[in-house]
Amino acid sequence: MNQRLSQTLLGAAAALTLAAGTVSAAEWRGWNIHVPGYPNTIAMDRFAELVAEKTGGEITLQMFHGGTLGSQPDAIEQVRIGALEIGNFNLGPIGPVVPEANVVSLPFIFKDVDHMFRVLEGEGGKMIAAGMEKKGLVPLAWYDAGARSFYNSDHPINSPEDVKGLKVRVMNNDLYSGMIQQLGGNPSPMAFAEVYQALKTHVVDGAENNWPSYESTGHFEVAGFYSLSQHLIIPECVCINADVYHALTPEQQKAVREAAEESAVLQRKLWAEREKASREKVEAAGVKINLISDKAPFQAAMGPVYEKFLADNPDLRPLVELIQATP
Ligand code: BDP
Repeated sequence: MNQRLSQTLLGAAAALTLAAGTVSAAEWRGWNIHVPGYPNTIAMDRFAELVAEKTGGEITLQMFHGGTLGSQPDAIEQVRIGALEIGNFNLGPIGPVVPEANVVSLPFIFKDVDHMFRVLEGEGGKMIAAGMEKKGLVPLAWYDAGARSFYNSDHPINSPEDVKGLKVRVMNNDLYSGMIQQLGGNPSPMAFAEVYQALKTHVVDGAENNWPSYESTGHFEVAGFYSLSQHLIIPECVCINADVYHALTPEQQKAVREAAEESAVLQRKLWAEREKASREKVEAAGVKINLISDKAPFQAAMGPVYEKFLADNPDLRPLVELIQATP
């Protein structure tokens, strides 16, 4: 073979390899807000490994943890428009974009975490997923985020009167602002990353979150009263951009879903362990924890929040009632 011909052939082979590479190998980027060692962080890394394994390397996912790619509301937008492929989102900040998903942010709607998963695994979960998909997000699996309770730097909360006058950080969602207002407090919507400093400098008096986030953020160091209101039980998703998902082959869709589901099994196991460990850690650090013996006054105060939500979203009444009727 003369030199020119062999060079041409080599060039053609290289071009083919390159073309094959670009056609079949997708490189995705994923967003997660949590720190190393957090259950979601470990589970999302496992998800990335499983995606590569189960697609035989056709798809790889690079995870960006600690919110380095932006705040949660921004990241939700990025996944919706396809600037990012994957996100591990809390349904709280998805609510303002997806009315069906906002139902989970009605305070006290779930009896406990098991009730939440029963709803998600049934008709309710299908309705929420369909609403999300219409807005460009496909939930592949659900993660546990426990129950959220109030904490502040001033005093234990036992009744709604104890919330009166407190400035409380909430996630960006009008339902949470309404919830704090109904309890007589002043809501302060703020990005997760800003809360530690805001608590420390008394820009806010308190916030609300589950044990692992209260602990992993260090909020317990600057807001040492944790009161077990358990007013919100919000699921989290492994979410994918809808167009990206629908462009996959059926085999790839199956692989990606299985990877997410397997990561969720791991996440829920790690979650149970971390809830316990986080509680022990903050208790040892001197946090004053109190049970709330009577939650009824908190629940009763949420009447107007429900009424406004149903007046604004009359078509969601069946979903709310379905959740309330789910044993
Ligand atoms: C944590 C959630 C995270 C939220 C955070 C918050 O896992 O997605 O961003 O709460 O309060 O529990 O902003």
